[in-house]
Amino acid sequence: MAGRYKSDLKWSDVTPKHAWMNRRQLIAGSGALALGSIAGPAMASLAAKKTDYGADLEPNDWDAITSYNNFYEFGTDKGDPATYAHALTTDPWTVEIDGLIDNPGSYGMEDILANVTLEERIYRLRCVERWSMVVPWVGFELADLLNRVGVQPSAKYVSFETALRPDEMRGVSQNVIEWPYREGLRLDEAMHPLTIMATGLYDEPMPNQNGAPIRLVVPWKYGYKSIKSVVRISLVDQMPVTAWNTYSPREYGFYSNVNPDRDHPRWSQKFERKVGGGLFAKQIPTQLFNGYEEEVGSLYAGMDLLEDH
Ligand SMILES: Nc1nc2c(c(=O)[nH]1)N[C@H]1C(S)=C(S)[C@@H](COP(=O)(O)O)O[C@H]1N2
Ligand SMILES: [Mo]
Repeated sequence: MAGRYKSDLKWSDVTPKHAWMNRRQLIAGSGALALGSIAGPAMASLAAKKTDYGADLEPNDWDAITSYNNFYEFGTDKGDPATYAHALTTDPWTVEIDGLIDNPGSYGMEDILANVTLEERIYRLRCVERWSMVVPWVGFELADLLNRVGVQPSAKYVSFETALRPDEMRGVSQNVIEWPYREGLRLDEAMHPLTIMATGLYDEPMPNQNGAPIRLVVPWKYGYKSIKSVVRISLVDQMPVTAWNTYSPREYGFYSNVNPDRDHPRWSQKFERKVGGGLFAKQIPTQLFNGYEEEVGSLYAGMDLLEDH
């Protein structure tokens, strides 16, 4: 359909998987069917660019990443998100971007995706509960989006909000934490090149249980900072209220940088177990900033990491 306009496309038509399929079909040179799904070079270029990030890491497999999840909006058991998150409508999807910026507004997923470079980044993910995974995310640098909307000099923090849809999220009828799920970063953390908004994994569109259609990934912080299914990003001048910090500030600090030297009040953070190794998987030592100290250590120069946790 050569004459198809961009506006006819749903954003899910331009996700990495589709681009990848188009590319493969192009290479295979297959016939009419392939031609029907090729919407031009602009689409093919949306395929996630491979990078060196995490080239030395062993990613968990698809099944582990998509069946062992925390997404309390769908229940608190690890299997609940995979069972119930399909109820979330992810297309169409808009992200409200507001606060101390030049171009506030409601940004559709197709618009967000059309203006960024998708990359594959293999990152470690360390949950505060002491399990970890390695995930091949597809995403783009949050800085790209923030630069586009024009951050004003008075902005000091970024706050994020997850969708709150009681009709689609069976878990929000329970007051485990205060809904909607909220998170926040200092502006320099949000602008750091390691901080991405992920829209897929393993070259597939983001599965609902992992935070479709768009979620934050901050690899040097405990997993709960990486907020899923984001509908709002606000640039603010005060440290934002966050769900877990509100729930228990002593246990869940605003920064929540992975730190083996600061124990959670109820357990040690010195070790972790990588998901997928079975019940008796050996413990592996947790690294300061989850192994990203070289990249992000300077953000916290002069800070007491035990106090300002
Ligand atoms: N909206 C929302 N985002 C969330 C959570 C949640 O319950 N709700 N759980 C967090 C926690 S505790 C972790 S460890 C990661 C897990 O991401 P994954 O399921 O993709 O591995 O998501 C984080 N983002
Ligand atoms: Mo977590």
